[in-house]
Amino acid sequence: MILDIGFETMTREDLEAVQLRRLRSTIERVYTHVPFYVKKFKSAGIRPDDIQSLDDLKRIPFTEKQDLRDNYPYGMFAVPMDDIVRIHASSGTTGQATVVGYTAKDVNTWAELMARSLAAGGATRGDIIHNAYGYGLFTGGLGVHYGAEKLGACVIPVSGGNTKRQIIIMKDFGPTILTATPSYALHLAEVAEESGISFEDLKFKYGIFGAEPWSERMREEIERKLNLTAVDIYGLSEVIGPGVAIECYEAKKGLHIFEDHFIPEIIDPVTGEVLPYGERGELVFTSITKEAFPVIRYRTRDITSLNPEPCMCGRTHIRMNRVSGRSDDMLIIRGVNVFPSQIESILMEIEGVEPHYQLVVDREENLDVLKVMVEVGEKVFSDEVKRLQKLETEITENIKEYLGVSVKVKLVEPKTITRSEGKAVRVIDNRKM
Ligand code: DLL
Repeated sequence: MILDIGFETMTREDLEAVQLRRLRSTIERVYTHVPFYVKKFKSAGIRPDDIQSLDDLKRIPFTEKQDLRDNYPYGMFAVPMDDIVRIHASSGTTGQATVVGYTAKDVNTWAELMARSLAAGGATRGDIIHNAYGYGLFTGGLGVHYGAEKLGACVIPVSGGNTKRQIIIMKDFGPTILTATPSYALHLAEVAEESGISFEDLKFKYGIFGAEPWSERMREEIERKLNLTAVDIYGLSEVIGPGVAIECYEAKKGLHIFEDHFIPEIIDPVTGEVLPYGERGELVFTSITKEAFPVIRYRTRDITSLNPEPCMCGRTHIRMNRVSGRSDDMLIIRGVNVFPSQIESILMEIEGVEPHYQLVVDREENLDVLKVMVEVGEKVFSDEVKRLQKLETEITENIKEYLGVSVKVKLVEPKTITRSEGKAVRVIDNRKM
């Protein structure tokens, strides 16, 4: 369902007029209130009045995660602290946490965007949403929560963890929509099965999964195991949280970016050059409606491409393709670039392999060694050694053929790879130690 027909189906011309107006007011705001941007603009010789067209945005230098860290915690806020009503923060697993703030109006904008997102993903007023994204500093839990209430749906704020209890709630409360990371959704399926509960007997229709990369094959696996239609939702704390882009359940082919709030660009991650539609590169966002924490040309590090083709759902907003990984997640193994999601796609093609894996990278005698630990099903694991060896060879050969890199495959027993309650940890890189 399209919640905001006015904005979501606008002609390109009308949309660009709205974008330009909002962009100019955002530029004015940061130039007046954020010393970091004033310095940045001055060093590039740009004044707010110079931004006369959307194309002029390209003249402004990028903002990087490091800039947010340098201004930790509140240095990037464009309003006085008295006007901030909410703080969130990224986990900081790859360095110092980044802190983001919201005014009351921002919280409302975000709730509207999330209501639109949930509607695009199949939710309606009559639905009961089992929200298993973590509540807290992470934006997933509260983002979905406020959006669900704005939509008028009923939300169960179950958060992540306590998985056995979640299964009982799913059975007793009759939720119709599941929101979780894709890896946690699979874990829920596993624990339900152990508890003798089949998703066929539950009421789920749609699942809205994101916050981490997942492959098309993983979608098929989730849809089959959880007996629902799965859509991909994308967002990041620095830009607003979830609610930046989502797939429509009608097409399930790329995520519509809410372009009346965010302007996307794709750049070459090395040269910074803006790339044309269809080319893969790093996604960059400018927020054009936020008050407390606007971002101008923020480099997300996420790798994807943009697709301007019209969509069957009627939305005119551009679509981004599935995020294949982050540029800082990309492993360089003896000179070959490898994204964990590429390995995932190859693994999922092989029969007998479960969607639980972890990549361990080491350096042995000055050479990078990539070990792929992957679970196999109960049945396969009890098979004779010869069959297991054949499976190991098949995985090794397929990875070599598709990615051009030699790996060591280790098949492990069912349920031995740690399950996550939020974002899955797919890579352990011991070279960084
Ligand atoms: O993960 C916001 C979110 C919550 C999105 C719930 C969707 C659902 P952060 O914790 O700041 O925010 O992490 C943002 O997660 O830059 C991507 O690398 C990754 N990410 C988010 N959604 C997707 C997705 C939330 N659908 C970082 N596919 C982003 C791939 C995703 N990666």
